[in-house]
Amino acid sequence: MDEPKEVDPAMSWGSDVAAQMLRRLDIPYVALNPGASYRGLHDSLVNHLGNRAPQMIMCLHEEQAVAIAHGYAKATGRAMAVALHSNVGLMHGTMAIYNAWCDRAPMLILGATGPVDATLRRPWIDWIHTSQDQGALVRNYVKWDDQPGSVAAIPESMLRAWQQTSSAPHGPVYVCLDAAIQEQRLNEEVPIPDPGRYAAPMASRPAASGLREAARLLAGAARPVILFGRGRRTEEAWERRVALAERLNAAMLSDLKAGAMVPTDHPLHVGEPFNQLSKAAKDALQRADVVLSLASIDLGGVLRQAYGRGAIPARVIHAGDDLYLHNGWGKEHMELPAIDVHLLGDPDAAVAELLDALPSPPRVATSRSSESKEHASEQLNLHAVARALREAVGEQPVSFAALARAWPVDLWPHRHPLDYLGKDGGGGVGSGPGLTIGAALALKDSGRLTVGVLGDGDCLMSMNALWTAARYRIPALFLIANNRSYYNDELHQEGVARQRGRNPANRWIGQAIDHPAPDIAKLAEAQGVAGIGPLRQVQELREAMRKAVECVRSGSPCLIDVHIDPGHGRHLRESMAERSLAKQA
Ligand SMILES: Cc1ncc(C[n+]2csc(CCOP(=O)(O)OP(=O)(O)O)c2C)c(N)n1
Ligand SMILES: [Mg+2]
Repeated sequence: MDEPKEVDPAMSWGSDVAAQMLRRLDIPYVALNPGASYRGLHDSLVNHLGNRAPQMIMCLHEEQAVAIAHGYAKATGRAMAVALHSNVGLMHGTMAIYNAWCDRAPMLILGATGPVDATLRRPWIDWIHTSQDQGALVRNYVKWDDQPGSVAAIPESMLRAWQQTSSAPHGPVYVCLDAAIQEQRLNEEVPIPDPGRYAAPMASRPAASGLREAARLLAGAARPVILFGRGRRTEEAWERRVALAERLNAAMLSDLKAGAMVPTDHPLHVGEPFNQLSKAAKDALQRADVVLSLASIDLGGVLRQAYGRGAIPARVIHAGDDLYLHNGWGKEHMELPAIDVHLLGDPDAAVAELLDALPSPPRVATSRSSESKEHASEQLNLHAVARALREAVGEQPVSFAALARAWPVDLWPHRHPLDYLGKDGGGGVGSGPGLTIGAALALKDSGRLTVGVLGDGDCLMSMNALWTAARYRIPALFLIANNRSYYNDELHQEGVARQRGRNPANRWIGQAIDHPAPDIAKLAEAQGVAGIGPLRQVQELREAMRKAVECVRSGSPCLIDVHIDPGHGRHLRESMAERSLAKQA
């Protein structure tokens, strides 16, 4: 697709070097929205590389370009590239970069600035699109950034960026290319080193003494609990996690933020993956004598929910390397947890080492818990959506790239590391469409069906991401859990009103996305994505889902707008508002 004519294979311009680096780093795609600050690079991608390896993925907004790269990274564990125009394109991309940063997702962001040499700037436009220290816009939430000062400096800069983003703990990196340097004619050859010699180092294994101590504690534990946070999405790592839990007969708790790390219907698994701890999860933790956290995203917060502000009776082991990224600007390091044995390094390596160190054979025989609890319902809610999707997809594996709140994981257990890719990282609403498209791009030849279950607010914020899915025939299924509201925040308003003795019935004002309810299926259709809905009757689901799955299987994206009951699965007692108000009271 989009093959240019008469490609010039000679490396003759500064930006050809940057483009060649992308190819040699084996980066398949560059998501972008164009801009003159990188017109040099754009030309190199088209007229020097022929828009192949990497291929451009054009987006209608920079936030979508970044979110697509983020979704791709979630599905593959690998970075793809993004190109962002000068300061303004970077500003548009910032929220999505923040999401990727909090999610510890790898990503190579190429930026550009107007000429640093003022004598080369065109009047007006190059002046407003040049900033002193452009990387400062994102430095607090990228892992590394650079602005090479010459063409010859580009290979090293990009190699280091790649090495940084590809080594654990991951995070986005930003390389800003001076427009004047991109547009310099080369008068001598610029050597490009072999990227193989600058590869990311292997993830570090935790120290042996810590592992011995952890194994000793776990071997003596009567009621251990394992908290599964971030980890590799490989079947091997998955099997080892399960084997460790089985060997220890440990209660397993999964985190919705991290995505599928262990089977959620395993007999040792406690309840559904959590956003906030369920009663059963709290009980398991309160009974625990040893807690093993495998890269938990918010260990401090989990311990706080289980034990309050009091002492933590359980011994706590934590494996992970997130500590290396904490810079103090963001507080995504979360509450500082009490840790008795800190296994600094790769959590999956810790699992492998602990398995080697712990006595076998397994202490329990395990069998899958019974099939999902089907409870038919006549209401149009996410249970009905899940059942209709199951019927339409049959045995084909599904990857959920996003899950709106109240999706019934009990009806759809996670049984493979790619079954669910976790949350957006930074809680920046508007990420869902891009994450879904990025994951679908990565998984399009995998035999999996990629699905994003998105809130209406999330979807509407980034509706124009769908054009990219239509343009490149990226087979994603968007299911819109449309409650015609920023419902999460309605609950906050209700909670505040109650706290103040005011009228909670006014909670919808400034929150409802209704009168008119945007026609999301039409918004999809308008961009070339098949749009079905709005569905208002449960009876309409079955046929709609059959058509949608057929469409996606044929290689095209499809969206179903489902008008669900606003209150479905969300009650004030679950909400943040209630919890924080309860604390104040
Ligand atoms: C960029 C951004 N703007 C606003 C918010 C605040 N916010 C958090 S959840 C939410 C509601 C999202 O609505 P929707 O996707 O429809 O989900 P619902 O709560 O209705 O299930 C909002 C506005 C945010 N987190 N991020
Ligand atoms: Mg909503």
